[in-house]
Amino acid sequence: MRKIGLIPFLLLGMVACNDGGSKTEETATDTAAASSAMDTTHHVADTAAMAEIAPVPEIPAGAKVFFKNLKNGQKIKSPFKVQMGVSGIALDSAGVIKPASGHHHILIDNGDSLALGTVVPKDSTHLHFGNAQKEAELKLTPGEHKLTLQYADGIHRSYGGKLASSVTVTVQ
Ligand SMILES: [Cu+2]
Repeated sequence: MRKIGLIPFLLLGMVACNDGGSKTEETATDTAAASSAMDTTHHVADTAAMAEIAPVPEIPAGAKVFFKNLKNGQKIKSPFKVQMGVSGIALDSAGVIKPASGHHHILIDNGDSLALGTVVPKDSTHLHFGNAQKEAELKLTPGEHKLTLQYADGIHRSYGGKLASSVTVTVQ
């Protein structure tokens, strides 16, 4: 009796363990901080503000304003016409600051002048002639009144006492 012993071959299958070591190294960073499209828009507001505080233009030497048809102490009837004179500096409309120019104002019973740089108020006793007018008609109550011609720049800032002139009139 032969016993055939079967020796099973254990085929050790070489399980190739490809321990797939391909480590996907994702350096997730390369979002290159390249040229950012951020426009550094500098606001121009600063320079605009600078322009707003530009000084009152210089007064040309010899410039003056005067009432053409009114004399100090004159007696008049209301209403009456006032002729406003200026020489040595341009007469222009209000709106923008221009060198060596301005427009007339009449101050009624408000002193001899407005301090240089003061914005002329706009009311019944501070009259503006921002369209470069040379004449005006005034209506005043009877009695004595001081009328002051005051020149100011394009944005109504007074040229001060150097470009002002006053007369006192008596309205009958
Ligand atoms: Cu004015």
